[in-house]
Amino acid sequence: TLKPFPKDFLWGAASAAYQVEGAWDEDGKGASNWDKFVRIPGKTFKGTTGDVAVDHYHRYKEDVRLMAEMGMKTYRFSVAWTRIFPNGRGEINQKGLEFYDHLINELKVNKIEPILTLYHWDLPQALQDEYGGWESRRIIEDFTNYSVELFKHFGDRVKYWVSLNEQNIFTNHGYHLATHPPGIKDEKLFYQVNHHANLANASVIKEFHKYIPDGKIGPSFAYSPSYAASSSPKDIMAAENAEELNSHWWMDTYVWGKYPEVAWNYLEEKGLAPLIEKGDFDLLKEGKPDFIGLNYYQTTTFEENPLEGGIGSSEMNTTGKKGTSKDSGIPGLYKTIANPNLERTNWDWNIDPQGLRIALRRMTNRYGLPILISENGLGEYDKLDADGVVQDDYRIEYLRSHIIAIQEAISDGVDVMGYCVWSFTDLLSWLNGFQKRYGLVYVNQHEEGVHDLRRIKKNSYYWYKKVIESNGTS
Ligand code: BGP
Repeated sequence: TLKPFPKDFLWGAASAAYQVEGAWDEDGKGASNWDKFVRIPGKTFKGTTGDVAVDHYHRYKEDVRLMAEMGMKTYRFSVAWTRIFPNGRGEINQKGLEFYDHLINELKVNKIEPILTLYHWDLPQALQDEYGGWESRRIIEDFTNYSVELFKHFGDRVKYWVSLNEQNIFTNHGYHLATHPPGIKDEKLFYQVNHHANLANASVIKEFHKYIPDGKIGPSFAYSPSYAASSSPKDIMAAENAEELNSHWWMDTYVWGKYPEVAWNYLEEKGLAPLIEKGDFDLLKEGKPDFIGLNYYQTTTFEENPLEGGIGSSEMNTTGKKGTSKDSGIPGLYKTIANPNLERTNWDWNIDPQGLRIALRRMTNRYGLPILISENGLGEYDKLDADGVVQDDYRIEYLRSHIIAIQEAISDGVDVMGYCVWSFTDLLSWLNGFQKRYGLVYVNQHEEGVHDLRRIKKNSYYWYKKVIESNGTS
């Protein structure tokens, strides 16, 4: 029999500043790396930018009212660093703090627990220009100073904090695939950048507990559990290799302050291991998170990849046409392969609720920390029908099956703190514009023509309201 969800379970939804706020240059905000990147022709779907996004900056009151009406317990959002420090450091922009004051106060009045993400990918462009952003160790100090200002200012009202959102994704896209800013392909730099991000993450967590002793902080990690394509030991080894390099490499370092041996040895042999300075491992060990933020979308299946003539490339489906993604891998270690047992979305993301239970169990067994599911959701082409309704029953099905998997994991003994649907309103999908939608609330925003940004509750909104009311039994 299944255990019930804990009484204080945090049912919620999530967003990120760049994807919802808009007002990209208002009230003293500085330019971020994304503000720059989206202006380079061909980088995003139809050149879509977050200049307006879904205008949450001006419509946050309406958005919070919709959250309250739904009975939401928690809202995860990120702060745009460039609103607080337009140039990444230096003088504080009071208007920036004010916006988040208003948002947080509005949430508190409506009994919605804020979860504040410090960094959801929008780096101040000034720091990128000055010293390469994450490429330099100077980022550790600047990220820490920015974070400490937020701890001091919001610590009386915000208890839950996410440090870095998906370090594995923003560094992979920024320094390996070159599909996010700064658009560089350099494997050695990729690992060095990650070392700096690990140190910055640890430094911020270490400071956090001085300012907010009863608060909780952790990084959000995009975990895609690895499956073996077959029972062949070679495929199973390929999945082990993938787990080591794609997951343990980050998670072990966050939790234990050390890099996993197998991955380290492999990288050292290839000349890709990062440079370590004296004291680095002490700092890493001092930055132990209180919980793990788990962003779960899908699992990945692996098979052996020969050293000679193996697949090394990697491409994502950003077309929204099923079957346009390409297999990727590291020759000698592993390569991805489609899983014939799983349905896929139009963007070729596997739909695998059982994978979430597996993710929760693996994380718990290895790290023993509470887990906040900080993102999970379905990106699809949602349409307003003739009656002005969004019939997103496929999303309800997706979320329902994942919530059941969470309850199974809780029954297995996993400590799950909460669940944030990605996303609350529709928002900008980094590379896919407004055509790929995740929201429980539809926003009338498109790539072409003039749109009024009207909010319309989708079917999934009414369904999730009942889930929350019944604490997950609906
Ligand atoms: C996660 C990010 C989110 C969000 C989500 C959906 O990796 O943390 O910011 O974008 O993925 O991704 P996409 O919009 O590419 O479908």
